[in-house]
Amino acid sequence: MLRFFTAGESHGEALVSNISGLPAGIVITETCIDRELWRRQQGFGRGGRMKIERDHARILSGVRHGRSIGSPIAMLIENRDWQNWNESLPVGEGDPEKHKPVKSPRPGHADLAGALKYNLPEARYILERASARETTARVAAGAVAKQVLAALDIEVLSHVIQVGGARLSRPVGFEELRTLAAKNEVLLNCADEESERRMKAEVDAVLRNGDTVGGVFEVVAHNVPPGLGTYANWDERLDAKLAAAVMSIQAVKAVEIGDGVLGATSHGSAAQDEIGYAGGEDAAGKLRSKFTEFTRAGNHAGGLEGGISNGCDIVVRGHLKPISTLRRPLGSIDFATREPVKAAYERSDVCAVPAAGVVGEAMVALTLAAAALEKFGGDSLVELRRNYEGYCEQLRTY
Ligand code: EPS
Repeated sequence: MLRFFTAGESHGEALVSNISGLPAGIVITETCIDRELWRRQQGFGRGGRMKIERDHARILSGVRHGRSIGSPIAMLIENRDWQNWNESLPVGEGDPEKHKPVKSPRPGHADLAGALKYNLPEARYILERASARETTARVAAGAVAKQVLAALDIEVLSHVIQVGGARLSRPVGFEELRTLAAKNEVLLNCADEESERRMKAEVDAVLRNGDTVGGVFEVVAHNVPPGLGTYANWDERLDAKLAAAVMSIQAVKAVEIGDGVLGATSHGSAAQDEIGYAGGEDAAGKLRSKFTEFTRAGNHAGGLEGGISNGCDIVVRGHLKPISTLRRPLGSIDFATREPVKAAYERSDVCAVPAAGVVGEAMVALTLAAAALEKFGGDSLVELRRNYEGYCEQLRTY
């Protein structure tokens, strides 16, 4: 069973990522993990912290001679910023005078609910773990999951389709997502230049006003075979697992699969993807996965029907609220005096949608890798591939 955990706080010494349940023989390098960590750090609208960090995953266990060995993979990502915080957030008792309390909770952040829950007098320890800095460790685990998926020819990529009121103006194909992911300069991770310019203007406007802006990222998983997940029980549905995985990303407040939102206002005749059969013929204008001769007229379903992958690209969207740390803070209450004050301000991002998209890729990759390993099993790459190819043959001869 594929499982992963993260540990670490935003201004602690390091983040830790632990992933287990992988077959032996998967190619895993620090370079390919670091590339994903770099992508997460990019994006127009990121805050000062990203100028400090150069995220690097040091693999401590589970990989030898460049391949997984079947044991848990532990990774350590140091926080460069720790050197500025080791006196105020020591593991030992330290000097209480050096502590930096967060005196007034930010509306929208975990500050108040967390302080009440953990019975703490202020919110420092709350934001330390609730911070999206933790997503670095998720992306490291996701990079490992992507390598498992690569062994099954599955790719997972993302792009930004909305920032504030600026929306992507045209459809974008998977090849364009590959080009985006290969870029060495990331602005808003949008494939269309004109749309990206409008998105950038949204970020510029809020930056000037001391405000923040949210948006929508779209994760696309390509070459997923039909048959992952099942409707048999509610908690085995792949759409439900993907929704939970993406919803768990900091600041995500809504998740959409395919044209889910539009579907709610459409009629049944317009919202489904009609089925055809190519039978060896060229299925021009029809969606056709590499797994079967069945074709679809479109992909409103986002690659999922009945909680099962259907062979079309899986499309999952994460809707991000604007980040809750504002340079022009909203009203709050002082934890100590209970007097009205402005919410605390700490250095933050103005827009984190491109970064969240990379985190979305990681969460989708982890969910799909778990589903694929559940279906195909195998303790080695050879066994996994054999099981996968046997299933592909079954689909071909269906
Ligand atoms: C983040 C690191 C954090 C924040 C941001 C994401 O670093 P710091 O708090 O030192 O600036 O920039 O987290 C938030 C916006 C948040 O509200 O928690 C990162 O590595 O992505």
